[in-house]
Amino acid sequence: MKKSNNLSGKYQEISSPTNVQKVKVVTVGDISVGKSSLALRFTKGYFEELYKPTVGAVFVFKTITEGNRKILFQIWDTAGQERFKSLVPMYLRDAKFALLIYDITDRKTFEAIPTWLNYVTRYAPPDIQVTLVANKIDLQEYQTIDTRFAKTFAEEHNISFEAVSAKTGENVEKLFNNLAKKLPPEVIVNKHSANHSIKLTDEKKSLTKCCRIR
Ligand SMILES: Nc1nc2c(ncn2[C@@H]2O[C@H](COP(=O)(O)OP(=O)(O)O)[C@@H](O)[C@H]2O)c(=O)[nH]1
Ligand SMILES: [Mg+2]
Repeated sequence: MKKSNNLSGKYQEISSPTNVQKVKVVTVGDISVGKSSLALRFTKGYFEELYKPTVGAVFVFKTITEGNRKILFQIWDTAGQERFKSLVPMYLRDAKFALLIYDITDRKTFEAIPTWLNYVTRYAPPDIQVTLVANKIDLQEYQTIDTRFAKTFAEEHNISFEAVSAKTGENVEKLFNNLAKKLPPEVIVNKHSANHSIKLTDEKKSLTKCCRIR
């Protein structure tokens, strides 16, 4: 919140009302599908060609505005390597959204999607919202998975579908805006409502989790 020298803290809070909802998004998928690149593109707005495998998991934040509310996406970027798969269940706990990512130029990353979906179904909260994400659409000419096929898979499993490019940024904002639209309004925490103390408790809880993990 913007600080001002001559206003009391209470007044400042009232003068800049804001609804902020913090939601956890977990990216899963095989190594090299672009999980880190997508998180980087969305939160920082750029792309790095340099390949740097993620170790374990890290999280990054970005707040977006959707209608009259603000949504803080906390994106957990997990490593896709087999040896780190055992960590994924821990990250899926408390997640609101799971992004199941595959690389449109690499068939085996799509073939791994059912396994990742099983992980999510098994370990995430029952109300998790899952989106199948086809990444690297800038490499359309090397596409090995037909988009219609992927869409059908998503429909059959009752999950959403988005085709994006972390490299060009195409559809990346759209992907997260669509997640925001799926958030039910009743779970929005209003800083100025009588639930103020509940919000602080929730934040404290998340912080404890964050710091214990790190
Ligand atoms: N052409 C293209 N390359 C991408 C895209 N997203 C990621 N990459 C590249 O794919 C490789 C793996 O990306 P990374 O984000 O590290 O994948 P992760 O292992 O799933 O986190 C890197 O060389 C990226 O530069 C994309 O949308 N288009
Ligand atoms: Mg990575």
